[in-house]
Amino acid sequence: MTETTKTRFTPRIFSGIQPSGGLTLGNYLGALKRFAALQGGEAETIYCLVDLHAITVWQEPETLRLNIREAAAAFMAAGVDPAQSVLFNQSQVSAHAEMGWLFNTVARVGWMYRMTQFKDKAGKNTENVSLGLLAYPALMAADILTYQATAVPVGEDQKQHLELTRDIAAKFNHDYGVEQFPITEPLIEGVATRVMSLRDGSKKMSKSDPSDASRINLTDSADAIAQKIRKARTDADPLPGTTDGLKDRPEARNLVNIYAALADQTPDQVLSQFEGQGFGAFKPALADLAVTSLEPITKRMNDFMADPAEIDRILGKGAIRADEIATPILERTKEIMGLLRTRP
Ligand code: AQP
Repeated sequence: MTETTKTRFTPRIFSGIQPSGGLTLGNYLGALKRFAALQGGEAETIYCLVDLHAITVWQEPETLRLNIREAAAAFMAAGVDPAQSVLFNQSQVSAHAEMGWLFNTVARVGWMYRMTQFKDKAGKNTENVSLGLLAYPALMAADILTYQATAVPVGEDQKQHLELTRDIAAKFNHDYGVEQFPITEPLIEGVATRVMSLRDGSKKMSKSDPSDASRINLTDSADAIAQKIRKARTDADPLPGTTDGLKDRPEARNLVNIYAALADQTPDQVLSQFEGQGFGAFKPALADLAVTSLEPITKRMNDFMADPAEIDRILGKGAIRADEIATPILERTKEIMGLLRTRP
């Protein structure tokens, strides 16, 4: 963290997840588990369901509404406590969209075209995707900087967007000669910062992958989890004694990392336990561990989902609290930019 960021800004953690489908084991290990663990420290924690990001690709309105509630249930089931953290959905706090617009005028078009996620999602279709998909990282910068967040826990795939957030903050501060925004620190920690697809060790596990067998959903039954792990792509070699032996074995490395993250162990500790064993032995052990770890979460999610009105109340209350933090920062930003403020 830069010295100015450390001394000038209140420690504050922000992160979000798109409610663009059911959440996966990747979202849990790379994000949710970390979100819960960061509560109760010196930094205030603010967690958001980024529904404005989700609509950068088509979402069926009824499904989106359900996915927002289900994602909120997943956050809480994974240990995000609305009494300790601010929990809300992005579209209920208009400061995000407003700050996003201000940052559209700071960020450069070339920066956006360079984003790997845009290239992956747009593919060859760059002229026909929504303008929002291209501008996505400026809105993400707004999500973070509207709270002057000093740190953002994310998975490895979001590193490039975080760098862009830092570039936007630095350019704004430089252009206007102020220290309005911190240079936010990415917190990419643990062994599961990039959980890979169960079908292809070179692709990340993703909620929008067309193949359901590629991922473990937080709503999967014990049988489905066991079956997906049993069918996960692997090689025929036995497990090595240390992680050096996993270098050219992405699928094997992925399963070992998942085991380690679920067991709160290092991959080397896992390998010392399974050295010399094949996947015939390792996969059932991993399936048991995944089921034991995820079953209570799925059960708590279902309990929360049984009372959608309570979820709505929690998100509404969170949005009011988020708004209280965001609005003064947004107003000050507009003032700095010369946008006249005269409302009584
Ligand atoms: N496979 C993953 N391993 C580790 N972390 C992951 N995250 C996502 N996938 C993995 C982390 O989860 C947080 C929320 O991500 P997101 O839902 O906002 O968007 P995403 O990264 O694009 O995730 P998906 O599942 O791939 O969504 P879709 O398919 O809708 O694009 C982030 O912190 C991310 O790093």
